Amino acid sequence: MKFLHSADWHIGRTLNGYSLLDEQKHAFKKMLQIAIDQQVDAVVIAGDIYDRAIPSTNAVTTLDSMLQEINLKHSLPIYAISGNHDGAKRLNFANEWMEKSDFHLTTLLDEAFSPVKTSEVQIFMLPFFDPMDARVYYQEQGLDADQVKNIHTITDAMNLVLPDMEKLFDPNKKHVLISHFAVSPSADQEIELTSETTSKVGGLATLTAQQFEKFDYVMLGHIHTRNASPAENVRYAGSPVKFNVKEAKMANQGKGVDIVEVTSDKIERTFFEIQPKTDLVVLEETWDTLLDPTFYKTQPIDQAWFAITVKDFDRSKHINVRAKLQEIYGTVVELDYENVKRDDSPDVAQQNLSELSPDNIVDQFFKTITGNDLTQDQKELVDGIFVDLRKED
Ligand SMILES: [Mn+2]
Repeated sequence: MKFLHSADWHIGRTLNGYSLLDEQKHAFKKMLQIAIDQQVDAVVIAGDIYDRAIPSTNAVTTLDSMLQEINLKHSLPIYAISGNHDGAKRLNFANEWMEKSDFHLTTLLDEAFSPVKTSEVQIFMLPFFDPMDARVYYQEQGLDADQVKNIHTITDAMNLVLPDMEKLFDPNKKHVLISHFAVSPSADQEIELTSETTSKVGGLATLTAQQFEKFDYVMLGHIHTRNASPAENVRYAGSPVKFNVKEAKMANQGKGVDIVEVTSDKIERTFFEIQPKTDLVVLEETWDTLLDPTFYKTQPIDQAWFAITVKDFDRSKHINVRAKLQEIYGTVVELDYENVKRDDSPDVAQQNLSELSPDNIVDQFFKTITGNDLTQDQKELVDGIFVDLRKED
């Protein structure tokens, strides 16, 4: 059986207020073409399908048409799970209908114990969940109350969940798992996360590749860098699109998807790179270099998005920095400074912070550092973050 392993689509994601939807549509087209050319039997989406639990209507319609293209137009089965960015319960909709069309969507822990069987493979789908979900599940299963109480970390939970899956193994088939967690090569080896949402990596809170060794192959989502794959058969596909500067800096390893062929006697994996339509280029240079035509003429100006760090910057000497850079480079999605020589602009700290609203503080801080006001998009982004934070309280 041949899979296309993708993950972390994050449909609806923005980069500093810039929509990535066009880039995501472009990557999707390439991905679909790879699936068709390679004649895969299934497309896997290993979590973080959407960027947020309540996606924008634009994100919903975009994803809807993507899934239709795969599953209805090209009759390719889909195996998808929810990630930590998705709203598991909200995504848990219409799956019984969808299964009739070979679209398997698993979003809740209690659905993870019904593997899909094909002629050669048993496919287990384990969506992102937290230790509390495992407590609830095992309480419902009638597990001893003390044992339930002892589920503190995701490792504790997984030490129950994985053996329960293994009990369902059909010895005549290969066992493939689709999941969405941070998994490191071993307990003492930490992985560098580019996924921004996990706070604890390393130590006790981290899952290790060893825990998954009974599976023949594990297709993971969560970490956006495929080089973070913890073992030969425990793999991250990475995100199909560069989502931020950190990921752009690791671009040498490429974004794309894996084609994984699992048969009774072998497992083969091939990586297919997806070239961006509009690349995200990171520049870290001095102001003089950035404005030097011999430098910028070597750059893909007006064809890429730029994330620029101005080194050794003397703020008092320059105004309209962003505007000047945009005039030369086109879209500057991120502007940063290193070793800033500060002028005497008013210090937010001198004001009575308690009198300012949180978004006001951000606004003033931004102005102090960059000399620019927040754009409307940026203001909305900041507002959104504070709204989300209040919800989490
Ligand atoms: Mn993700």
